Amino acid sequence: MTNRSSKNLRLKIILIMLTLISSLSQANIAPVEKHGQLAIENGQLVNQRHKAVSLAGPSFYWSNNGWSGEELYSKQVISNIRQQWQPGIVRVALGADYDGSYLFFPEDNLRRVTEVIDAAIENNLYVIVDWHSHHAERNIEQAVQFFQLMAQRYGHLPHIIYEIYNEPLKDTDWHSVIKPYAIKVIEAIRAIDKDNIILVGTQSWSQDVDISAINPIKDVQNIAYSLHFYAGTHKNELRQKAQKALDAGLALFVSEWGSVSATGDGAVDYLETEKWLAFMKENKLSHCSWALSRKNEEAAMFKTDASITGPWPDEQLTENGRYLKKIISNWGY
Ligand code: IDC
Repeated sequence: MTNRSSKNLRLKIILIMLTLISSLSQANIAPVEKHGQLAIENGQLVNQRHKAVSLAGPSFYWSNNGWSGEELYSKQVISNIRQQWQPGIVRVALGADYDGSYLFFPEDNLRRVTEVIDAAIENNLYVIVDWHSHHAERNIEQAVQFFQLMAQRYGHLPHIIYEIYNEPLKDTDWHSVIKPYAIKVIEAIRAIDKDNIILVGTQSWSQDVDISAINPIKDVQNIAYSLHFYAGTHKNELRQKAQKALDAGLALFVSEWGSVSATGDGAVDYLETEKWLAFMKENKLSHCSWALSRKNEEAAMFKTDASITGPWPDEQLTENGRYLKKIISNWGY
């Protein structure tokens, strides 16, 4: 071999190695490193290069004192979930107003959610901070203050997504109650954080997105509307409602869904979940599944005696947990 051709060969080998290393590190690149600042453009969640993004991840359970999810609100849980499940996003559910919640134990609940949000940021995951309430309009001032605090703390970062009202009830009117509530909280957030995504809950446990579509919030950028479903209960009829809203140009975000029934119990509905997954893929929707908890109910992802920190071998996951882990880790971001 001549000197020149052996030099060429060496160059080629170096090039191949460099490509390999870069594709390997691409595979490990964290969600926020990859996508940066999110936005809503023409009803679609997009990344900093204006390309459509679809994120998947788990939702934490109610943060309330003495319920079944508080012990999982920790740094270790986030780093183990990141390692084992490769989510694009996680959702923290600040129990707002029931017993054991933020209104009664502000320090405990705040400590839990900030530990998890901080850890999500360290791991470069997107993180939703959700005011987990069914009656948020009863405590507007407290919600405003809480989101001001979140915006001051995290609003300068691309990681944070505000979910201002988990699920208004069936009789809570969009036009006269939910929308005015949302406008107040959005104004407070936007005074501090000009651009991060804000998710707005919709009437009937965040299902009536078609009603929001006929009377959406105007003149605010980067707003999406929550669509929640539980595959054991909600089927084609709800997908049709969602399709109507999408056709009207509304941005939807599935900030919570379950593979079981809406009570949190019942068998995993594989057939209907697969239909929902196809719907979310096709429409490039982002989604978080319920729930990271060890409660004795089918919606819980962990068995009651699973480790509180992880890592979790599959034997420590429930049937639902194993299924959701597979869905999330195969979703990509
Ligand atoms: C459920 C929990 C359950 C708890 C109940 C309290 O799984 O352990 O006792 O809340 O209200 C939702 C809600 C979510 C529910 C979940 C399942 O956002 O808080 O969690 N669900 O019922 N919407 C539809 C279903």
